[in-house]
Amino acid sequence: TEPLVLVERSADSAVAVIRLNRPQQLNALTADMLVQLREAVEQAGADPAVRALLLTGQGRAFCAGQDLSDPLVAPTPDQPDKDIGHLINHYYIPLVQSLRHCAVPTVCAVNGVAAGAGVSIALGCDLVIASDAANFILGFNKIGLIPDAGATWLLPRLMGRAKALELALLGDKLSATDAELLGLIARTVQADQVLPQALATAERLAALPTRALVQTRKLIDGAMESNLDIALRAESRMQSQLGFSFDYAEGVTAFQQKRPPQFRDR
Ligand code: T3D
Repeated sequence: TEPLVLVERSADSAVAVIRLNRPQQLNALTADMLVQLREAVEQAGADPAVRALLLTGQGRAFCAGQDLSDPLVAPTPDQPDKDIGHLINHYYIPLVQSLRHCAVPTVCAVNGVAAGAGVSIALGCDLVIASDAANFILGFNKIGLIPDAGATWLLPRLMGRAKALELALLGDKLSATDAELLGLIARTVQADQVLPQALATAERLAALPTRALVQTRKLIDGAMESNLDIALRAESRMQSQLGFSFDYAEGVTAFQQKRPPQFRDR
């Protein structure tokens, strides 16, 4: 049987490409798939040779969210009640955390529709590059649930409360172009360009000083929760640490010697 998640890494590339692989079901997530995805993200982050992660979907969709026919969640006449909390706690929360705290920068190539938790997973990556044919649909409202896998935290931060509520309460589809205009994603590109551009972006990130990039993500996330004085001190603490790093010495020396830097810190 085909693996539910494909991981590729060419010998000369420092980018781990992770592909959701249930194209016939629009990459709807089963419990096994959620585990495989989390493991792939964790393994990529733990591999010292990997310096960026690229997440995408096989086929015409990025991800249709939770597989609504998975026995874990599909109500049946003899078992109408389902413990969705178990699914969230054991599968979604660890996945969202593995992406958010990944040891390398993460890029999501949204190659087609993202729905439900598929939206949260895409937006959980550092840089989201979407096909101009892709749409974002929360859809939770249509099945009596709330947006999950981090969506209630992410959406108001990315697009503001008014637009977050419009998207979540009405559940309408948002085009990738509008998602970019609203600040939900970094960039929209032509459909045939989404993978090449996302890969080129991941390769650019891979050549940059990984530790500094990951700490930048951490400080930006932390700053959302704090105030300027706390952020100023957190920046100062991190900058002091980075001042002692190999990559700082390498970056400055390479600048002075007018040559490309060779970063290696993680
Ligand atoms: O218990 C819980 O649910 C808790 C967890 C919550 C997290 C969530 O993610 S909840 C949200 C779940 N997702 C959705 O509600 C989206 C459902 N899918 C759709 O609305 C549509 O499929 C799309 C808008 C994404 C795409 O529409 P379209 O017309 O391009 O494709 P389609 O024909 O609807 O789908 C193609 C096939 O994929 C189809 O199967 P078939 O008929 O060819 O055998 C369809 O059933 C299947 N599919 C799509 N999404 C799901 C799915 N199968 C299972 N689960 C899905 N989520």
